[in-house]
Amino acid sequence: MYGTRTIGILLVLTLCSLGQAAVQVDGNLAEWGITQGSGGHLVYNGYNYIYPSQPPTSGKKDVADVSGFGKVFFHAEDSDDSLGLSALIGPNHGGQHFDGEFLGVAFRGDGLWIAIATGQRPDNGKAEFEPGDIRIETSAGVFGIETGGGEGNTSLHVKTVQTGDHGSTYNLNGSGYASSVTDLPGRAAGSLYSTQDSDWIVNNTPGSNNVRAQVQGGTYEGLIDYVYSASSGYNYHAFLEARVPYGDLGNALIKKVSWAPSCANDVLEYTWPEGQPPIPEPASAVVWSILAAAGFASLWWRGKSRGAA
Ligand SMILES: [Ca+2]
Ligand SMILES: [Ca+2]
Ligand SMILES: [Ca+2]
Ligand SMILES: [Ca+2]
Repeated sequence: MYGTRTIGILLVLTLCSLGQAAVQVDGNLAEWGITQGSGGHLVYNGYNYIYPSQPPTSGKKDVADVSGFGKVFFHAEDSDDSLGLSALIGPNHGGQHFDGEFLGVAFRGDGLWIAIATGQRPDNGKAEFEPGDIRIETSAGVFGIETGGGEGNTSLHVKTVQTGDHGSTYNLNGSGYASSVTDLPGRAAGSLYSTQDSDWIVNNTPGSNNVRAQVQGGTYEGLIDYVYSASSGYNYHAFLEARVPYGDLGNALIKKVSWAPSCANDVLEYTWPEGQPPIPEPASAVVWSILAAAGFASLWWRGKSRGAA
């Protein structure tokens, strides 16, 4: 009887512990706290409307506790989804099609998790779909994740890019629009590269801040879990989600994560000045929770036995 009760308690506590970890790299950011409001704008946890930008400010950078992730470091700046190209949405101009709306970064036991919400949807059309790549600056150098994307098309309302699909490099005209797309069958979406500055294309459209938004060279480090999703349920938004094992980043301190459309009209970024260390593997956390549960069960049973005697 002792064994049955103890095992039952252990099972419940362990399942509760594992249940909190129900997060998934699938291009859906619901578990990050991102949902859609009635008007189509994004909603983030208790913050209701994702901090709209009030140029020249750049949204909100903060930390939130999110179940399954622990602390999520975020840069939220969802400008009005009705804003056209002439409206200022970021440091380098407009509009909603180029809006960087949310960047979330979490340090879980199974790796560095990154979530991005943006107005970069393929149905923006060829000229206005040009997603940049994800940039991770660490104490061991700068890494880039190829995001892919392919060519925009105004009838392309649903599209999923995932690990292994072709990468893309967007070739911009002098105004920052995509004039052509270079298909990269040998450089898959979800590829991680360690890089030098020379491996990045510097955005140099007029008035820009020379943001390095696309990675084109570097040393291949492997494939990571990655999804870019544009669905018909979201008229204004697309989502990128990635998980990078710390070992692939050399177990280095994470100093900055950033993303921008290739023209860098808007930039999402979060910086840890001293660097953020990787956290222990989840296995040890599970072991500790089982040990704690065993200790609790033992005390409970002893107390119950004494009370009955
Ligand atoms: Ca997800
Ligand atoms: Ca927006
Ligand atoms: Ca923005
Ligand atoms: Ca790319």
